[in-house]
Amino acid sequence: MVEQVFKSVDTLRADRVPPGQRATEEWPVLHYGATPQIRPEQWTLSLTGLVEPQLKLSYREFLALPMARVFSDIHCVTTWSKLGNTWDGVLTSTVAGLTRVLPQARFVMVRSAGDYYTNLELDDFLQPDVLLATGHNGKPLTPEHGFPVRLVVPRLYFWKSAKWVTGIEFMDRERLGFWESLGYHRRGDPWKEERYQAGAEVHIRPRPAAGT
Ligand SMILES: Nc1nc2c(c(=O)[nH]1)N[C@H]1C(S)=C(S)[C@@H](COP(=O)(O)O)O[C@H]1N2
Ligand SMILES: [Mo]
Repeated sequence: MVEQVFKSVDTLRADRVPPGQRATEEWPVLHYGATPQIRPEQWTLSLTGLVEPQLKLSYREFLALPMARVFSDIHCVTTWSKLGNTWDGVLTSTVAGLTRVLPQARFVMVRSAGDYYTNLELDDFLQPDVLLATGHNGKPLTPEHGFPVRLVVPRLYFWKSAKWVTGIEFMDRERLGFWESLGYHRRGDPWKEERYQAGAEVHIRPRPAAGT
């Protein structure tokens, strides 16, 4: 049962398409590597690092948490945007509220099955429209879109919305995630076009072979 419904603030803008983006009706599937096939009865969500106590939730425990619904837009850094998505899941603030986040914690690393990980400021992670989603537009997530649980961070580029999430690590210093280490922006605000770290573009282009 959905107990809370939120509209992400960016859906209230007169023009909802950020600079350099164009709206599409499709929902492209985009990720690095193969789609992990996760059996829910084996899935767990770990809260580690600067939390007391550290926790590991089973799928059953996760689904027993209060559910929320969030209405939001998607902005992929590759320039497609998909407006008007309804997500069902558990708010990150609900999950964080199961433990005590220590005052030194200022960043998180979100980890996925299949070695993907992405960094967020704790404040961005805990915004009221951020959730660990199990459903999209009234249907359960499909494996390629992140089943059983994906993060959705409506206000940042979609690479921050990690699919197949298995863990959240709370940290006092910022460490960079998978794409962020390869030159994507550390934060990724689509309204400021924070696509790539200044001067880092060279790392994400194919490089000439040594000696040429
Ligand atoms: N685990 C994982 N999550 C991921 C990625 C990935 O490679 N692995 N790619 C990100 C990127 S770049 C995008 S644009 C979105 C795409 O999500 P979708 O396939 O549901 O559209 O997932 C994000 N989350
Ligand atoms: Mo992306």
